[in-house]
Amino acid sequence: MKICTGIAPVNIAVIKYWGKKDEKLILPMNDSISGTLSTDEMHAKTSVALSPDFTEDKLWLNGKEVSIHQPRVAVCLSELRKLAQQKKSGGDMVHWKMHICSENNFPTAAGLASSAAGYSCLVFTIAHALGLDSSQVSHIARQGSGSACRSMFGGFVRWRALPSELEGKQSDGEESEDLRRKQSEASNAEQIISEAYWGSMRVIILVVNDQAKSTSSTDGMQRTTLTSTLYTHRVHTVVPERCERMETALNEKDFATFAQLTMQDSNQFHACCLDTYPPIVYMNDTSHAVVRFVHEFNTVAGGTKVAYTFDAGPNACLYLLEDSVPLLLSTLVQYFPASSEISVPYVRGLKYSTT
Ligand code: 2P0
Repeated sequence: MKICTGIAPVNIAVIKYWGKKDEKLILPMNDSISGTLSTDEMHAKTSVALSPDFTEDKLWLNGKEVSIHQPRVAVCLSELRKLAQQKKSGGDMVHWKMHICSENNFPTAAGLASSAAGYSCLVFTIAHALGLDSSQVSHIARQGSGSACRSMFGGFVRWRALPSELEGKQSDGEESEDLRRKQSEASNAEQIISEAYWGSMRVIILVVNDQAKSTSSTDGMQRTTLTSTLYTHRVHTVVPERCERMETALNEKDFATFAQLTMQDSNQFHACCLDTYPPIVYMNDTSHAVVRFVHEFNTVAGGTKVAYTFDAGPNACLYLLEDSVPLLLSTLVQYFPASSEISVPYVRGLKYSTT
């Protein structure tokens, strides 16, 4: 028997992924960029046992056995086994069944990137167990949950959409299968800024509500791509240019530009959700109070010191530099005292690093 345990962090996007070109392969409509949090903070933990004596694959999530036949789990397992066979890695273990236990140390499905950490951890751990290079399997994590491919690396990570030369009509037969394999391998994540390069970057997460969200990201993004006209403008005109400006801001450690782009991208993502029909509302009154708070804080501070960003839920992620943390936290507890909407301003990810 072989047993492997892995830990994978969450990532918080500064240029958001929302919408797919291909639902099955999970090919995104646009590039996205995120920061990966430290594994000391919010993370998923997965243990995999492989044995020639097991008669079937099995999966436990947060202590409860769930079906291993969910399509996204099944595709990750079969792709990893296929790759191990191609690379002649893992020996007989590619034919052994596995028992997988996975858990998150933070609320699941509350818009806190739980599926990103979960699938990246699953793929990372099984890849290690089968002797594969985990830096080469982000395209497999992507097929579990799109944003999971970004949690395979530390620092700031860019997930690239399919290059236009690989876009093509699907037909039947071997040629089509070859094209789909090439398409799948081409949309992967890469680290663009190492965790050490901008070592003073910090992330604070304010948990406004840790209940599971009412509209899943998968359903929400399908509805947005079908109904929002603002979204078409976002994908084709805004995001390509914004990703380039974001990479430049990160390379130049230009916090003010980084922060402005981050806030504008969060705002536009939520505007697209509102432009969806019927609309999707992830932010609540407290989220909007955090937005007002950050803009006022930046005005009083005389420059852009803090950026907010919201994913598919009401919880706020704040990006800021280390020297702004004390003032931000002391001001925050005055704005949101213990008895108010954010009962405890949770400080979760004060630094980020690789797994
Ligand atoms: C992101 N989100 O870039 C964006 C911002 C939510 C808002 O990636 O359908 O859970 O599994 O590919 O990865 C959430 O999407 O969706 C997400 P699927 P996923 O972080």
